[in-house]
Parts: sequence; structure tokens; C-alpha cells
Amino acid sequence: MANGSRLKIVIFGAFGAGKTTLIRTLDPESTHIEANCAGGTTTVALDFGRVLEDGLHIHIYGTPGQERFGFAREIIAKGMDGAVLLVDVTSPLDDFTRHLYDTLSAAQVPSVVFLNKCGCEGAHPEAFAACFGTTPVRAVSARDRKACLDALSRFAGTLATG
Ligand SMILES: Nc1nc2c(ncn2[C@@H]2O[C@H](COP(=O)(O)OP(=O)(O)OP(=O)(O)O)[C@@H](O)[C@H]2O)c(=O)[nH]1
Ligand SMILES: [Mg+2]
Repeated sequence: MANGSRLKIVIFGAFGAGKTTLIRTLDPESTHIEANCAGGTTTVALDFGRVLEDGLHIHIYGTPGQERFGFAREIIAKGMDGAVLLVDVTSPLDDFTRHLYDTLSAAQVPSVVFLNKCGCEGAHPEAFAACFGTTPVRAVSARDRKACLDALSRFAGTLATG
């Protein structure tokens, strides 16, 4: 349940799904704890950003996507009001993303799936439409601020009133 007019939303997703990019797009002033890795950077602790929409303070926490950081995901997830599962649609659905979805579903966390990289070469968003049961699915690009803000505030609206 939301705490007054403040919401804690946690972003989950596999390695490289675009969680850090999404939070940076939503809040250019956001904070990121990352390390260098082959081809770029990877989150080794968390991301944190804030968005104020319609009087609602949305605190957005990003998790590390590497499987070995399960302990960090557990800590970051504590007390969350809702979860975003971010999925890279340029690759087939992987076991880890499926595991994250199953864990959120079993815990009955209010969730939404954001399909990311929809405009990229090799993207197949249609292949994911039936993968997540009754959980709402939204197509975004983590680099598109308007689409991300719209998708986030719609989801936040369901939590604030729900
Ligand atoms: N073209 C394109 N590239 C994207 C998009 N979102 C993320 N990327 C790229 O995908 C790569 C991984 O993005 P990150 O945001 O670091 O992914 P992450 O989910 O935080 O990764 P971990 O922290 O390692 O789990 C980076 O090179 C991003 O620039 C997108 O919407 N479009
Ligand atoms: Mg990251």
C-alpha cells in the first residue's frame, strides 16, 4: 500500500534489460552504483531516482540484473508498493526473467511488465504478449522519456488508488 503520497516502485529485470537506462531517463539527477563490465557498465548495488507526477512522489529503485546479486534484490525490494519487470525484447524470454516474474506473482506484488528496446533491430515484442498471465504489459523504449513517464505514472496511479 502507498505511504501517503509517496510510492516505492522497484525495477526488476535481467542483466542488460535497460533498468539503469530507464531510471536515468525518468530522472536525469538519479544515482547509480555501477562497475565496468564487457561492453559497458553493470549495476552492482542499486539505482535510485525520483519523479513527481500529479502530486505523487514516486521513488524508483533499480536492482542489479546479475543473478548472483539476489541478496541485493531482496534488500531493495523490502516495502515496495509495486514492481516493474523490464524485459529486453531483442532476445527470447530467458529463465531468469521468468523466475523474477514467478517470484513477484507468488508474492502478489502489484506489477507491470515493460517491454524494452521495442524499436531496436531484432525486436519481437509480439512474442511476449502472452507470457505474463494477467499482468499488464506496456511497450516502451527506456530512452524515450515521454513513453516511460506515461507508462510509469499510469502504473503508479493504479497503486495510489488501489
Ligand atoms: N537502443 C536501445 N538501447 C537500450 C535501451 N535501453 C537500454 N539500452 C542499452 O542496453 C544496455 C544495457 O542497459 P542498462 O540500462 O545498463 O541495463 P541494466 O538492466 O541496468 O543492466 P544491469 O544493471 O547489468 O542488470 C546499454 O548499452 C543501454 O544503452 C533502449 O531502449 N534502446
Ligand atoms: Mg543496471
